[in-house]
Amino acid sequence: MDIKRLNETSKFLSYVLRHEPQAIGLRLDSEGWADIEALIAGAAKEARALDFTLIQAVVSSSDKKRFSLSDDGLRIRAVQGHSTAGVSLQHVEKEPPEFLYHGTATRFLESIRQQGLIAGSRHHVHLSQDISTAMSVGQRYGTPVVLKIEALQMRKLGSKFFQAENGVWLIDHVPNSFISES
Ligand code: HQG
Repeated sequence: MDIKRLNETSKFLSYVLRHEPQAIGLRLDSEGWADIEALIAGAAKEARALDFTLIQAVVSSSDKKRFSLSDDGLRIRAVQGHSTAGVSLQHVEKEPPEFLYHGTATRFLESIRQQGLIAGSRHHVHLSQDISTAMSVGQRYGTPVVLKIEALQMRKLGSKFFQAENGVWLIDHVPNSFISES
């Protein structure tokens, strides 16, 4: 399958399954699931041709495993990264490793020092287990910098950490006192 078409479709699916389902008249349930037939029909109205084969190819080729299909193959959801209201995935609460990492851009550092890491428009702050993933996440917004988070210590003091199906760690907020700039 054509890589360009897979990438474009992946971006479109991220947009409607995480942020703007209403843009194509799609309904997500509280766990983020969308009916694939309705997704295909909604996309067609916006002149975007999707079919089951293409959707399955995007799900299985996603480098970050961004999407999952229901067991019956009839529904699809994004596994994390949502901003849309009405969706609240029941992520698994889990003990994190001693350190987790967050990639950001240097231009955000001053504000992060003041407010800590905040979720912004998404439902959670996203953290990763390895430095290289964090670095590539930070690169999306400018000169990257990787922040090291004292995750286990935060949890011992009462913070809740969740892990999405694709391994991304999620938390509501990281106060600056648990962040070091490596
Ligand atoms: C920054 C991608 C100023 C934060 C990635 C980030 C990820 C602050 C930006 C997923 C701040 C939000 C999410 C503060 C945080 N002041 N800036 N107090 N606190 N920020 O895109 O974590 O490819 O919403 O550092 O792999 O960059 O889409 O979050 O730079 O897992 O599947 O505000 O998106 O996955 O940006 O990325 P985002 P993110 P996908």
